Amino acid sequence: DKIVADKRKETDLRKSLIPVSQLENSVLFARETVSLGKALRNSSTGIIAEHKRRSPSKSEINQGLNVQDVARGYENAGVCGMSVLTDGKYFGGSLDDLLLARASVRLPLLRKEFIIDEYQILEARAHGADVILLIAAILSKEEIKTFSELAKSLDLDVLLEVHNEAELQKSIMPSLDMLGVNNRNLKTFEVSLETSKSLSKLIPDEFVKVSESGISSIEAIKNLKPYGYQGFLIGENFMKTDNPGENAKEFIK
Ligand code: IGP
Repeated sequence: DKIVADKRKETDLRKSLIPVSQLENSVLFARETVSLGKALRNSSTGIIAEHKRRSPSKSEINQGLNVQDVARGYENAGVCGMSVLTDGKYFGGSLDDLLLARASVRLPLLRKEFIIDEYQILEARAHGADVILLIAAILSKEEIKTFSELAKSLDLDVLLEVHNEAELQKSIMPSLDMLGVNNRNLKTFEVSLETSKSLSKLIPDEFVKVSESGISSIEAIKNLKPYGYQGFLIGENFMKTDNPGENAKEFIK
């Protein structure tokens, strides 16, 4: 689809301008990563808080905040990890956002991106990420395998995102750490927490289960926990206020 085609062009351009050797020689490439999977297993709250300025489904969410303030706010609130959107065209993010978040907090950081090329995984590592997202809907089984194995070799955790049973069945493999169920249908933008509930029983126990999108209350989290979810990825609900960290605190106490 369109997003993937745009991403392919963008990535080819970046590749031609910044060689892999430059990414590999960056200071952050040598940094020791922090595992989000482990943090979620050891947490009773499991909040992964997202930095998200806008989205195709909602357009404007919050353009006026500073990513470093948001990151510190989330860390002070006691979240388990932070997700940073790095897509510019559809979400208004950038790799600089990831870099600035890295400079501000010790939290495990997820590069939230449409990954379609190994180069983006090296970029993630070079900009301070601890985790990458792989989206089953846009990747073949072979790609999921190659990308997740590359990530593991770089000490990155892998969160694999699915939205239905077919995506889940093709994706289960040992090189993944976390299985994320996206409650938002990426084609229709419809959100239903039932997606997390119905797919949960198909996810093997060795993977940390993460429920993504459309979570706007503590009630919702309470409802999802009995289905085995240990991670809850929340963006808009935190970002729509002027103090996302304060909002996140409500979900942690
Ligand atoms: C956060 P929400 O509804 O809390 O803002 O959702 C996150 O799950 C969502 O941003 C997301 C996403 C994605 C964005 C999930 N998977 C893939 C871009 C690409």
